[in-house]
Amino acid sequence: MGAFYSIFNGLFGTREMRILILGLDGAGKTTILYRLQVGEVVTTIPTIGFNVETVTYKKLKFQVWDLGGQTSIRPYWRCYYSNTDAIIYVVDSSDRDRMGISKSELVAMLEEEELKKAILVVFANKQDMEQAMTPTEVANALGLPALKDRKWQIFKTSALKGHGLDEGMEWLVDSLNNRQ
Ligand code: G3D
Ligand code: MG
Repeated sequence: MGAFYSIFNGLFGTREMRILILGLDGAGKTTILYRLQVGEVVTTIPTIGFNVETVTYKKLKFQVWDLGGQTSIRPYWRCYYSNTDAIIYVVDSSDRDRMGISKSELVAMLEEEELKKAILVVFANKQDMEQAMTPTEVANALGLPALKDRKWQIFKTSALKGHGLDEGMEWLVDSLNNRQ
């Protein structure tokens, strides 16, 4: 690896950048976080049933938690939204049964006022699996083409094999740099 150091070193700016990595449990978020290998993963548990994993690299902060499940803990997430620059939304492309839930969770997140300006990168993960939906199918299932006022892109990835992550991260860093 080591590729991500050079990708993230190309990120300009002096203020802290915050990136959320979100998706249903089992999508591959934690695997992706460890794949980045840019720092130590720190897990904190602010409240019951809600783990937040954080990796900090220079002024770049990644935070991860699982969506879906209890809606009662949703208000606690707000503490982590503010100043979010980008969302990496991770989908298990082979989990056709939960694609609808994944869509409604994504839609709910994107409605949050503090996430209005966040750039969206979708990782159509687990492409190594035979039954995986294609990125186009995933994009349509999530309703991405209908998104208004949102810069987004989808990438096919296999976090297990380490495929596609560099491309996605390069696009993200370019988009952050080119942003107003
Ligand atoms: P989460 O953090 O989003 O909940 P994890 O998901 O990163 O914990 O991954 C859940 C399981 O999916 C793990 O398997 C992990 O190895 C696997 N996984 C993650 N990415 C991929 C991928 O691209 N392809 C395949 N085939 N599997 C993947 P275990 O067995 O440890 O539960
Ligand atoms: Mg996890």
